Amino acid sequence: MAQFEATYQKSAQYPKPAGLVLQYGTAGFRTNAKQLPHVMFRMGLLAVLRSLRTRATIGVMVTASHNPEEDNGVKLIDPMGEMLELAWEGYATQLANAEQDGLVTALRDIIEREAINMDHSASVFVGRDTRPSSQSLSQAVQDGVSALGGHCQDFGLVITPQLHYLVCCQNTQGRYGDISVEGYYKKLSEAFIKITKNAPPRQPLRVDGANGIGALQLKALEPYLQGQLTVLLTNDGSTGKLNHLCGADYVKVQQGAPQGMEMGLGERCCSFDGDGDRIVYYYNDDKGRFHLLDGDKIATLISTFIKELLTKAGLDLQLGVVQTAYANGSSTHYLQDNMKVIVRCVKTGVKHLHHVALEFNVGVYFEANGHGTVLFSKAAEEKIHQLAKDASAAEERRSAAAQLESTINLINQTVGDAISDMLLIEAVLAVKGLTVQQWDAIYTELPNRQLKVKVADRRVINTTDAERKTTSPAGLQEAIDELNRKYRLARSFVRPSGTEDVVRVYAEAETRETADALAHEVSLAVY
Ligand code: NG1
Ligand code: ZN
Repeated sequence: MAQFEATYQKSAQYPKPAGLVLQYGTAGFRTNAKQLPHVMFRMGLLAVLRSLRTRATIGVMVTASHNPEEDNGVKLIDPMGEMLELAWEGYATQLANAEQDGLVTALRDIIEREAINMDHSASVFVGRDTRPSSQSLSQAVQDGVSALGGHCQDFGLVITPQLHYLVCCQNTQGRYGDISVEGYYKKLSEAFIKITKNAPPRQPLRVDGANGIGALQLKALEPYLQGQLTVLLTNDGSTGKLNHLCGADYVKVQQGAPQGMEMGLGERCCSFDGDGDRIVYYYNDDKGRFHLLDGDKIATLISTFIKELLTKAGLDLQLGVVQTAYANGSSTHYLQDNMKVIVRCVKTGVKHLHHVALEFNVGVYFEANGHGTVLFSKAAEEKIHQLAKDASAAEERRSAAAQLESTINLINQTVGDAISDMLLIEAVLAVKGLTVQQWDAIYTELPNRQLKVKVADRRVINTTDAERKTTSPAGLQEAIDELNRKYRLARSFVRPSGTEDVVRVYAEAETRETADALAHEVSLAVY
């Protein structure tokens, strides 16, 4: 077929370094940008095949999120804005690792296995972050799409969740929102204004944009908020380097403020990550002590708000919260025992959380690192819409349903979204009249520590029970159990990272000292 000849010819522009092996992991491909041109071209090819297979538009986002600026990466987005289907991650790996001469064979293999009809037309949306390498890598994706005869639309600089939103809008013929970045601004800002219209004015919010695309997009969105929220932006990318000493990941791991952030006592501050899909909040108390409000605190705030609205509306819808092993023990305890909601623990990686959140009428999911969102089932949305327009229902019930409707519109249900999450948190704080300190006081976090351990081969560590226990190497879990028994309220676990060549250690305990000691001792047990 002519396409294959053209593809083979074009692929010579993006030669694969011989012997290089990469894997499509939890966050797609991610490594030094220099190693990626051929991967990008090939992901353009794969996106065409995925589009033909699903008969829908597929997204390709060029970003390495919170990684250093020198890195880059790529993720594919499925038709409803969800992450790429698991089986196709395998194809992605296969295609990326095929040697030059085996490329067409690898393509034919996928086409055959998936019974893809190459006569239809394919459509791919492409977006990228602000890394210096992103533009040429995005071009490589687009060249891959064109080589196989697909149609490509380049949305340029967007946060990852905006591309998820755009793909979902396109494949639902605009039912999810207008198929444009402006449509995204309008949808979110209108919902935000509706929820907060009767709330008293608030102090401005300080935002650390990680010197990335989130900063640019927030600047563009702010005028749409019509003064209902004032944002003071630092690390907006005009001088600093992407993710360097700033951003959500830095703040979460360091448990300290990012560089450049001037924090007045008690002021609300938040940080985005490099591609705008994660957010954490923080403030300094009156003793100048730093307090972090991470994904667990965010999940608690949002689920409390939604649960109260559901109760006011008299809607019997089941709300569940999905967490990972990294969720602070106090948050799990609070959600289960005080809020009486169902809590599920799953493996690290957003797709696992998303998947389980779909089982509930309303599924709230957050990783402790600040990546998360809320999913409403179709039936739940339907009930909420019905009630909001039911003139015979009591005013209090109807207005709660109207608030829920706006909440649904404010949330990016396709994936975790720093801007959408930020607006939702700001709306909840405004409506409930909560300061950041009051929000923080909902429960007290157990002191915790994360460490990274370099080992010869991290794959020797295997885990079970949503990664909370190891099954190999022999004796490791027994050693960890023993260490956990040494300290009060202690819990710790280890797991191989899916995105870095390290083993991660997590420990929590009653005091800062014991949490640190436990993390250290567990990391020694890993060697
Ligand atoms: P790994 O490297 O597998 O721990 C990290 C984060 C995940 C997730 C992915 C994707 C932690 C402990 N892990 O995964 O939560 O966000 O990156 O970016 O934060
Ligand atoms: Zn990210």
